[in-house]
This record gives sequence, C-alpha cells and structure tokens, in this order.
Amino acid sequence: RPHSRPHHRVKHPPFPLQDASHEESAFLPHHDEELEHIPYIHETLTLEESRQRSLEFYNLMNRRRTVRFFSNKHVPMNIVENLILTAGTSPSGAHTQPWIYVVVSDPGVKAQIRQVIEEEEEINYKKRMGKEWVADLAKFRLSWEKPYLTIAPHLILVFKEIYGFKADGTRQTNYYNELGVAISAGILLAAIQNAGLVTVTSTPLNCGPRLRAILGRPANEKLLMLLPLGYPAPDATVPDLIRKPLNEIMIRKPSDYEQ
Ligand code: IYR
Repeated sequence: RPHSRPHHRVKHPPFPLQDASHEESAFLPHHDEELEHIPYIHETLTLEESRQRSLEFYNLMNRRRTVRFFSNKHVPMNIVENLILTAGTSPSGAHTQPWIYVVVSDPGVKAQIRQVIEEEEEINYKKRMGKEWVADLAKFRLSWEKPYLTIAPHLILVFKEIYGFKADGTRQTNYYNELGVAISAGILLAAIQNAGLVTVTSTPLNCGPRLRAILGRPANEKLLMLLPLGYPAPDATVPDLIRKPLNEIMIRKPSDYEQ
C-alpha cells in the first residue's frame, strides 16, 4: 500500500486505534455519513474592506511576471514550506488532493535535471514542436538552454497523482486531477508573488519519465510543470507584454444593452 494517505479527514479519529492492522482504513471515510460536518467560520468584511482588499490583491498580482533570469540568493526552507502549504489548500475532486510538489535544492540534482531538460528541449525546439509553435514563441526569445535550472536556489517539480491507493490496495481515482493540480499551482503562483519571490511556469515536454527516475517518484505521478523559485537576477528583463482589458475577459449577461 505505497500511497494510501490518511489525509481525507481534517479531524483525526480517537487514539489509540482499536485494531492496528486496519490502522489506515480507520482514517478513511467509506461513506459520506462518516465525515463529520462542522460549522463554517466566516469572517465577514465590510464592503469597503472587500473593495480595498480586492483592489490591493489585484495590484499585487498584476505585478507578477514570468521571470527567466534568476539570482542564486538563498531562500530559506521555512518560506518554501509555507508556499507549498498554501498550494495544499486548493480544492480538488472528491478531496483527493492529487498534487505532489518535489522540491530540489541540491546543486548536483539540479545539474542532473538541467542536463535532462536541455537535452529534451533541444529536440523539442528542433523537431517535436514544429515550425508554427517555435514561431509563436520567437518573440519571447526562449531557447532550450535553461541556466535558471542550476542558478535558482530551489526547483519545484509539480506532479499530478493520477490515481492513489485505498487502504485495501485498490486504486483510488483522483477525479479531475489535472484541474486540481492546475488550481493548486495557481494558488502557489499567487503565494510566490505574495512572498516577493519569482518563478517561471516551465513545461518540460517529454522529460517526465527521466525526471521521475532521478527523483524516485512512482508511475502514478506525472510531471505537469517545473517552477524554479528564487529572486530575480539584478539585470533580469521581461518581454513588454500587455494584458487583456476587462471588457475582453469579462462578459456581463444580460449585457447593459440587452437589459
Ligand atoms: N516547454 C518549453 C517551451 C515553451 C512552450 C510554451 I507554449 C511557452 O509559453 C514557453 C515555453 C519550455 O518550458 O521552455
């Protein structure tokens, strides 16, 4: 039972457990009725506080940029842990929590990862992606060379667990696992921005199996994304992008004209 995890309940059962041979099944709800429901504690803000906080959060997030030029400045592990705890607050299908964040800080392992990704990315850019895809990326001045993989103090490899295991060893379907991990990773990006750190949402195509092998992760986990974590290099640049205005991303129904 390599992956049965006793985290489906927030509250733990009373200890000591009656029967140690069924230790893990004691944590897992078999039916809805077994999961206790508790009052939801909500702190109601005034409209003014809501307006102010919504605007401040937008202003913070609107300063987020994908950064590909990193400094090697240290980021303490307790900060990394807070960021990943925040990502772990994400909702997920049937509360299956399908995300695994593998944090790599060792220079030797980072070098191995860079070796694999640069090898595969060179083939990606030259062969797998095709002319049109490469042309669409030209304005971002990307290449298969990724020095940030060894310069950034930490690499966060984002895996989706496509199935887990129940206490009896049978597979537990992780419903909407890709969506769950995408939401969780989005929360992680917000947490990184809030902590004054930077990342790049890199997608190492065709690298999953080799990176899984380096990291000793099982076959039910698939690599979705790699997020280097750190501070920007002092001379970091970003492309001069413009975000869509509100009227292109928000449609009101009924619209003002239709009312
Ligand atoms: N997987 C590559 C290429 C890449 C693809 C897209 I679409 C981008 O927006 C950026 C990069 C990489 O991670 O560099």
